[in-house]
Amino acid sequence: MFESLRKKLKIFKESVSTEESELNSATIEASEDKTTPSDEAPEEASYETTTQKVVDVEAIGHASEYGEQVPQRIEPSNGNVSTQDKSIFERKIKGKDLEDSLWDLEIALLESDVAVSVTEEIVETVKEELVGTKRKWRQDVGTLVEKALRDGILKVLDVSGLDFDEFIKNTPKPVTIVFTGINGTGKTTTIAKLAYRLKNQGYSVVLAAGDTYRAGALEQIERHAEKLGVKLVKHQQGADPAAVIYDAVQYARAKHNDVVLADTAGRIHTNVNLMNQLRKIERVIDADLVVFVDEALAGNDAVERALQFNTAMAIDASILTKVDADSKGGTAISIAHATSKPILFLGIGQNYEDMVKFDPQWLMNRLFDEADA
Ligand SMILES: Nc1nc2c(ncn2[C@@H]2O[C@H](COP(=O)(O)OP(=O)(O)O)[C@@H](O)[C@H]2O)c(=O)[nH]1
Ligand SMILES: [Mg+2]
Repeated sequence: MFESLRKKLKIFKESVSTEESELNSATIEASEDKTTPSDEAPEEASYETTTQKVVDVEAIGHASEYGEQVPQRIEPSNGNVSTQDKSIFERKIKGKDLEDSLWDLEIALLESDVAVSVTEEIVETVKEELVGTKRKWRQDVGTLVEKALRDGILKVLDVSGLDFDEFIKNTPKPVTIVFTGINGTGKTTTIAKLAYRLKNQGYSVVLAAGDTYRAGALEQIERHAEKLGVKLVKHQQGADPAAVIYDAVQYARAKHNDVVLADTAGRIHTNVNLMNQLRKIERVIDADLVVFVDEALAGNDAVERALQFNTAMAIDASILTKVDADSKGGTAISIAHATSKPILFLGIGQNYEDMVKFDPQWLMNRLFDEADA
């Protein structure tokens, strides 16, 4: 899960660190060549070197007051300043030093299924944060770069959060949730996983067999309902899905059930009739939540589809499935950013318990924590 993106981010971190440390040792060499200390910076325009000739007690006191680092210098007895004295190097990270690494980062993100516009935004944030940063001699560049990357990714993931459990708890019952998306992405499986989760939390769940289109869809959801021991409201194949979902909501109301999970037929977003069917569901059913389901493997196609579906029936959140089979990891970042809606869960397998709650911090840990490799 996310291995490829994780590796690529690591490579970026290391490449900036290497470049920076090479530049830094060049600075040190340049300074060691000098025979007399000077207040002036070395020849190279890209370095800012602070060389203090003499540090008197007053200066130390003054600098310390402001928390600045004070060079430790011992004045030789003859009054000359020793050439071996250490200077403090404060190097500003320059845009041109990062050019190659940022370009590699851009390619790495694109290769990891992060959409073009999202990639550009991340790279821009990383650049803004790093360029101009004053880095002290020997300060770990990797830490600075990782922070910039985390900030860049978190910024694009910064969509209004929605805690699913809190939402279910606080919404008047029955809570009605409609699932949309194209064929085979895992809608029905996700509904079953959610029913399992909600049931374990003590809620009563009703499933609505809203996929009246695909042969075999009814049997599939019936099997899940039986296995899970939850009520299924169904009509004949070919029936109006809006009517099926409406009935399920009426049933849940009458029986004081907590949650209605409504399946719909997987549809290609270019199929006008099926998309109109979604518009009808939106008119007839006052859903509390519309969840777009797609698979992580779809990469940028998923982003495009999410936007198309959103025009037929406004999406409140997304769920990404088959994350267990996707090593790239960029779809989650792109889809959240493109729709400006949160990702609720990630599907990580075919069993009922194979679903994890998504939160940006969780993703960050996946991408950056060494222990998780
Ligand atoms: N590996 C994996 N397979 C999944 C996941 N979610 C669903 N699937 C599989 O994807 C296939 C299609 O799922 P289904 O729920 O029928 O898709 P639907 O057409 O959108 O309703 C099934 O074989 C599921 O077992 C997941 O998170 N990981
Ligand atoms: Mg289905």
